[in-house]
Amino acid sequence: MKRGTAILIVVLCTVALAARALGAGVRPAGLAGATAPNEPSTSVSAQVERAFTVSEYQTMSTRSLRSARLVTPPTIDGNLYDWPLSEFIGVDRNTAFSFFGGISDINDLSAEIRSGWDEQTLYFAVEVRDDVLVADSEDIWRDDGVEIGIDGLYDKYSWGSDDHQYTVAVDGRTADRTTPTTDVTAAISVTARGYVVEMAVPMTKLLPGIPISGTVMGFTVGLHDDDDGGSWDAYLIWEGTNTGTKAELFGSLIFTERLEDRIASLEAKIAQLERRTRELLQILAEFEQVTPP
Ligand SMILES: [Ca+2]
Ligand SMILES: [Ca+2]
Ligand SMILES: [Ca+2]
Ligand SMILES: [Ca+2]
Repeated sequence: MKRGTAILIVVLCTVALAARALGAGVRPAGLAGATAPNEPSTSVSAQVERAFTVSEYQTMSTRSLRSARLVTPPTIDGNLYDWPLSEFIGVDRNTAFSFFGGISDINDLSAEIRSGWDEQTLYFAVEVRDDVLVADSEDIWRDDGVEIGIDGLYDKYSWGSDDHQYTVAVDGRTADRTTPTTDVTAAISVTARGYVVEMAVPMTKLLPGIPISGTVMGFTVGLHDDDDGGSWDAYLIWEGTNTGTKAELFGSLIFTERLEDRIASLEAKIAQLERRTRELLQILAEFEQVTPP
């Protein structure tokens, strides 16, 4: 028994030392040269200003939004004070791939969208500009609202269990492919310029496992505008022609993580492993005292 205990201790100590070595190695080498993806990108500003023509649609590749790893989960209350300053995309009549109906200017209908993630949840923060807020129809797509199209596996196939078209209407209703759902958590706040949608999607609806930095999902955003009741007046789609089908035309969502957050996460895991190792050694020592030699 004593020999077995000694072997166990050696194995545990080796694991702890290897983990420590891994943590030390990540700092200079593992992510060397990586940029800080949470910083605003100048290319995004340029993208917001750009207007696309039909001929450009046919040759351009689809766009991406970088989702920022969140160290602290945001409170889903419609207030974005607890979000980091991360990359955003601007959707308006000049930047949307698809544009239906009439939009007078960015105050009539436009939005800025950010995304964040942790191992359990995918988050979206959408700041919508809309001059008149309307929710008067039974069908959720006939009112002011935001649609998020997600192809979780990024297989460009729209009909798997990883595929969703989540809608959040300005009155707080939530739907998946127009059917009411409680799978997502969403909150709305009305602002001077329009409204804010903050939403959380469980990662279990999108992936079979846990996401990591570098995970890519198919992704697009749709905006409906109703200013006079009845059905919608305008509809924008950031990438693609439909937010529930045609995932092959979606843009992408790229999961990123800042270097300092990655290091902090690894150090927390190592500290946890060390605590468990000490607990195990203590249990083994107690076991040895009650076991006959
Ligand atoms: Ca409007
Ligand atoms: Ca309506
Ligand atoms: Ca899919
Ligand atoms: Ca409206």
